[in-house]
Amino acid sequence: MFILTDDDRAIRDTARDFATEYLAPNAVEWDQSKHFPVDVLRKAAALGMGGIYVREDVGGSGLRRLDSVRIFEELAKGCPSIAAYISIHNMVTWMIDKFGTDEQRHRWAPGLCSMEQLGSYCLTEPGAGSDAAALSTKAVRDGDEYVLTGVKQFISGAGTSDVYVVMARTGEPGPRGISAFIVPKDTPGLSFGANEKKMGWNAQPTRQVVFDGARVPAENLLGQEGGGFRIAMHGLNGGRINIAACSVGGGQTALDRTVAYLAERKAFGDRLLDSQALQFRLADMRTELEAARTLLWRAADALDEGTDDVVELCAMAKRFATDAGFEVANDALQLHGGYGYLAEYGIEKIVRDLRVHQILEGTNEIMRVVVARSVVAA
Ligand code: FAD
Ligand code: 2MC
Repeated sequence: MFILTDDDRAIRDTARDFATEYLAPNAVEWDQSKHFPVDVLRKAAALGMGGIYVREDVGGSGLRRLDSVRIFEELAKGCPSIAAYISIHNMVTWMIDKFGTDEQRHRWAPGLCSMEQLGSYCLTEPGAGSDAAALSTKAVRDGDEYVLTGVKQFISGAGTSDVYVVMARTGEPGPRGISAFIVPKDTPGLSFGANEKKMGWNAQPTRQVVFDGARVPAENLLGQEGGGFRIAMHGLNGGRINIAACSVGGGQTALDRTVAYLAERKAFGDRLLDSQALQFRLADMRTELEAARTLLWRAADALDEGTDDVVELCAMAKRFATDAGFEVANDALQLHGGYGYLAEYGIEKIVRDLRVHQILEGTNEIMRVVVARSVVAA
């Protein structure tokens, strides 16, 4: 797992080359102009990154989670915000491939894999974030349709995405009363809030998704009635390690740029890179990222193998790697002095982008809740 084969390297290098050519040169500009580069997303999909661990018969790449975390690290070296959106899109596409009927798979997955259609994941609500099983968006069966009413909060890609996987209540309170639905953008009764003004992740939109008696055919139910929370959580196991990989990628770029900067910058008659105090900082930054990467690969391997400890391993990796990536990026800003604070150096943008990885896809407190449950139960 830790020694890359030629095939592993080829997959990783494809993502690296793509990020170098299409993401890195534009990342600061997209952040400032709040541009969501859908054309560039489709170029990534043409290289197989729209359905990385989706089966090949519906247009997916059929790769492993281990490949996926390496791909997302590379993409995030170019732009964490775009890499993270692609990660969410992959989560949605995989949920349909994994839990959909053959008919649903063939209807929705090919367009998602090519990113001709973009996907969004709708779990969070204004009154239910960490406590996701308390969600209140309703889906009521009416003949051969379901009628959805409620509001989803903070939905990445919303307004641009074509396909929304929505968790809504069809039954009892709690996780077992929740079902998942595939809702196309053109559904009457579906609308979107304003694009939120955010600290980071500016190269992708975040909006409310509002359902006001939105009707979808009953055939758009994903999985069984009452099985939606489980589907949502299974999606998030992979989502969490992919977001964590985006933190490692962002942190690694920040570190690499810091080494280059300290080699150029002189103070007190020497290069700053010659200061042992600063070298020790760099050594710690490198160590934190390598530890995060190692845990991520371990969690990805567990997901590939379906081991019993996969939920807590994904949570541990998400918590550890998103904290490590943010701390490294923040240290990199410090070591750039005042220039780190300027937009044109691209470091403050990485700090802003990585900050939210400690909050979304399950806050790092919730990751501790998940890990703690496994510790106490052991
Ligand atoms: P709350 O749940 O209200 O938590 C507030 C604080 O209390 C947090 O620090 C939390 O960790 C802490 N807390 C809560 N419960 C506990 C506990 N039991 N023990 C200890 N601490 C606790 N959601 C989607 O469904 N789809 C998306 O595409 C999406 N994209 C997002 C994009 C952005 C930019 C942002 C900011 C959020 C996005 N989210 C999305 C929502 C995100 O997942 C939630 O913000 C997150 O899960 C936390 O929920 P909350 O904001 O309601 O915070
Ligand atoms: N993988 C698989 N199954 C899981 C799971 C996981 N990670 N987590 C829970 N489940 C199952 C669990 O086994 C149980 O199954 P069963 O009914 O068969 O016993 C069921 O789901 C209910 O689980 P719990 O009893 O643990 O439910 P609880 O209400 O206590 O909450 C908690 C669990 C806190 C872990 C969950 O609510 C959670 O993960 N909250 C965080 C929400 C979150 O991550 N939101 C992210 C939104 S997406 C986003 O931010 C994006 C940017 C896309």
